Amino acid sequence: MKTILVTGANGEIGHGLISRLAEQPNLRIIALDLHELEENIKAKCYRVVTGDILDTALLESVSATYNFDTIYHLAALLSTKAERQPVLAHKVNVDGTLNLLEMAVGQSRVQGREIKFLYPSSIAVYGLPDLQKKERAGKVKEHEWLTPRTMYGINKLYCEQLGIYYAQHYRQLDAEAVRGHIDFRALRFPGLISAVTVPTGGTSDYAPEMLHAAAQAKPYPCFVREDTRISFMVMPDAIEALLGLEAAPRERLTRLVYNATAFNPSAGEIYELVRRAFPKAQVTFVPDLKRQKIVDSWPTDIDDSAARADWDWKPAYDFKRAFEEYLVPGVKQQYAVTDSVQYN
Ligand code: AKB
Repeated sequence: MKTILVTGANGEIGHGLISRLAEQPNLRIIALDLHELEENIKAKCYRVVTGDILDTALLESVSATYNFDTIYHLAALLSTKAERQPVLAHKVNVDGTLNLLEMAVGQSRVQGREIKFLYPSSIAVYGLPDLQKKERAGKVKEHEWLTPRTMYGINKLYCEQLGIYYAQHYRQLDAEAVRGHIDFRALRFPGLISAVTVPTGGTSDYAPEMLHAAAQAKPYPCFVREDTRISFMVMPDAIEALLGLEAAPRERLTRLVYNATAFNPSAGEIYELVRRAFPKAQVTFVPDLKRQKIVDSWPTDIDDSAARADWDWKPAYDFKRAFEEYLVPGVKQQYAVTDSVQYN
């Protein structure tokens, strides 16, 4: 029996991950979130803890109760929300991660073995200075353009480094070898699109928002230009990527932080596929210049060749397949769209 801790369980990735983990036998999921979990997700968990990752007494009590094999630390404030509340974002994204890393070290000491720590990072760690350089940069590798211009991107980049520190150099000056080891693995996600949930507080949210609005026959003013291009991935692939990285044999990994992506359409190309599925979709492009600047600083594409080589990462969904086989059928079912009534 494996015991898994998922923080940020109520978020988009949390929902997808818990549903997928719950399909596996011999696994107990302990879910932690600031907010009460939705009933259908709750039912898939062995225990649900409602509380704050900044509450160290709560973390100590959870840690004293369970022996974790793997921690998926998903809780975070996304980029738009983090710009509006930078101090809170720093607390949650950085101090929260530090608390979880400390918890993992403590668990490792008590259990006498390595604890896996999976950390979703983001394309927000990159920062391209202008559109010309973004265009010229093409597919960005893990070590390039690490000059983020958002609080969220800075938090993610720093926490990747914190994780590496805990995995490789933790208390390096101690006279006696330190007990407690973390097997830290981070995955830099592109924008994510789910057929089931709509994200809150992100800046890549225009893609899922456009689709979900169209499925509900709601007008959508898109907050970026039509030619805006960044990488995306659908939620089932994001979950498979996390599980794939978790399962990869340590000796095959050449890095602790990996890019992973699937496709990189422009906002206009996303609109094309949305309109094909929902011909009456009312999308207008009304760029919010400040949010636009953030998306313009993220690369048009990222190079995930290391993930492909080291742990056989390969998305199941390309752009067309994502819409035809996952997103459109998913949102139609979710909003009970009957083509003949609303969209023919
Ligand atoms: C956001 O928009 O903040 C996130 C991200 C790109 O990590 N979706």
